[in-house]
Amino acid sequence: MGVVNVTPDSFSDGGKWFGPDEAIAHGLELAASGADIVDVGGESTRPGALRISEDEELRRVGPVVAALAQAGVIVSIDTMRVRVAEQAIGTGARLVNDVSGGLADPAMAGLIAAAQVPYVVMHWRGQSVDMQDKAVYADVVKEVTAELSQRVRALTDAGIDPAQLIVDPGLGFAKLPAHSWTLLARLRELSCLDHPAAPFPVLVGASRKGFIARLLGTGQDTPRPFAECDDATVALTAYAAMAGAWCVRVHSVPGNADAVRIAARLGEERQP
Ligand code: PMM
Repeated sequence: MGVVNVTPDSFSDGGKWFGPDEAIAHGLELAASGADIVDVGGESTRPGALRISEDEELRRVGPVVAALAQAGVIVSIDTMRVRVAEQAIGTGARLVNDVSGGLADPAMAGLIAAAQVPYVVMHWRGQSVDMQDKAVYADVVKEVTAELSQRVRALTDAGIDPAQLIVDPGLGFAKLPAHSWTLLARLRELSCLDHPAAPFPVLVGASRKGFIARLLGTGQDTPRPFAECDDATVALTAYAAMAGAWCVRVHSVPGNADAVRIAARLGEERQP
């Protein structure tokens, strides 16, 4: 999954694809370089970010989703808002990626049940403005799987077919770097939720996140620049794919697409 952030202020690429023409061209380039899905988002979720209005979000993503879908790209809409998801599905988006897992907009579950599209349920504890205050865990794997299990149960109770659901640990969202590393190291446990339909497919969004930049920086307060974290993202993609992830969400596609193909080929050899 390649990312198009139609925002002025995202974690790593804010402002680069803010105009619709740039965003559409970037989405086409991601697809041409091997992305199976292009994820279009209009609202930054970096720590501390404030929300934008629904109209502004619709204005940002509308033309980009429509043009990419029209060009035959499989588009995912990255939104917490039901109206944005609904309009995107109406213009050709085939998947909804909701970082709040349905918590931010109570109407989202009804739309997803009716539209019958795949739905990414990310682990989330609240809006970005103060989410890092909620990065408090006694056992991060246990708590994230318990909270994701609750979400999955609420969503299936609301009429969503469990086969539509993809789960995501939400690396960097109400997580300190140590939490994200623990979740990655124990990735296989995250699909085994407390739900009769488990295991669920897992999506991993590690690309260019702060926990990688901090690990590879030259000191505690000098993280490596995001644009120089792509080789490390490829290393994590190879690991995640070998650990059974269904999808990785990345900003730069070619190296990650190679890593996924290599992991898939190695996986074939491991079959009995
Ligand atoms: N991370 C970001 C945005 N959307 N969606 C999912 N499912 N998982 C993520 O980890 C995720 C996401 C923030 O990253 P960016 O602003 O650098 O693209």
